[in-house]
Amino acid sequence: MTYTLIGAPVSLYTGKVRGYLRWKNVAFTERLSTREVYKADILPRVGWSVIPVVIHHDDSELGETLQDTTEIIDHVEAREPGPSIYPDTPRQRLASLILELFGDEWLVIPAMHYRWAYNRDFAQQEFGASSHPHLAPEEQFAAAEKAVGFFSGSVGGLGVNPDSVAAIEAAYEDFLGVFDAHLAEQPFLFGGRPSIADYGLLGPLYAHLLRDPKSGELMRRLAPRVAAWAEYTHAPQHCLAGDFLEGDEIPVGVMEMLQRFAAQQWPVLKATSEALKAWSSEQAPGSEIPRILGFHKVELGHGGATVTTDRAIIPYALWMLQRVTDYREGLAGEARQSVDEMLRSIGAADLIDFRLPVRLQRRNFKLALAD
Ligand SMILES: N[C@@H](CCC(=O)N[C@@H](CS)C(=O)NCC(=O)O)C(=O)O
Repeated sequence: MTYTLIGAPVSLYTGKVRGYLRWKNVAFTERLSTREVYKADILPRVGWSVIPVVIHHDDSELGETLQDTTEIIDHVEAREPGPSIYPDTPRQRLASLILELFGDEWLVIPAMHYRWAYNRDFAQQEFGASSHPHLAPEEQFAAAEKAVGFFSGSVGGLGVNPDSVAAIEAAYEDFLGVFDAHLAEQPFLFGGRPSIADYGLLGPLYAHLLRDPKSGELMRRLAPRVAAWAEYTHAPQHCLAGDFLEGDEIPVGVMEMLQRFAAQQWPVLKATSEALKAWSSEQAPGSEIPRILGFHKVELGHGGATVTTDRAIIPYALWMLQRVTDYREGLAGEARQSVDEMLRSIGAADLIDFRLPVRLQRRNFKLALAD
């Protein structure tokens, strides 16, 4: 086997990579992220506790360690044959990078909220079964107490609190409606082939919002096509099959999702960028960036159902935004005009000339200022 995927069924970001590796038809085995695996493999290789981790068994003794789903996917894309999940036409490509960011870093809000508000006991049992597979079920449940405390305690940092829950649920239901209508026309976001954006959305929509029982009931009721999409994107029947829509077409449903990005996530990214600017002005090049840069007030929700609330300032999302702005800056002529037109029509005209205050890099599996 060329790759080992270390992760767990209950994990949001593991599902993103698992669905991708299956569609890409690469040889991989999956290892459960038990407590022992965290100690013996994840911590020594990565330096902190996180999944998924992929080991590429190349010619080196230990193999190459990959963490962060985006880096894992890009590594595999660069080395494995077969069709790419990156569209190569400008609007589809830019839209797919934006929607990967929207899935990874924005839909994680409803994913965490619904899990810990409505599926807590199920998730705790699953956490215990992953970390301690050899214990009896009651012991597994008890052993997961600490991890559950950590993850359920992190929802506040995402902006989830009693005042914001209704707005978060309204925004999620609106998104489900948009995606469900789109899937009546197309199997994936950009036609017959899954894109990086499909996998970005798959993380929250599969492991949490479909697989957690109460959330799964809601998704099957409100958006049965989204539930079916999450099943077949996670477990594809036809690897490597399908094509993106011709003519760089962006379907109406994708435009509507991009509008949600522009209205909901984009203002928070801009505010995060301001906070990074203030923080980085006193830092040396190459400095590691803390995972949280304090708190700020943000608006969550959709349409009439919005609320202003406190949320942690999470700079990691800006690294994904940098991929978006880098791609746009690499375009010229008509290609650039066509993506700029798209950004204007989704309500993100100010993304056109947007620059992060500093360049970001990932180093030693952490976010850092560029050297
Ligand atoms: N951006 C990362 C996110 C990975 C992530 O948050 N994984 C979760 C499990 S699904 C985790 O292990 N979190 C530990 C932590 O955030 O401290 C990626 O794409 O790999």
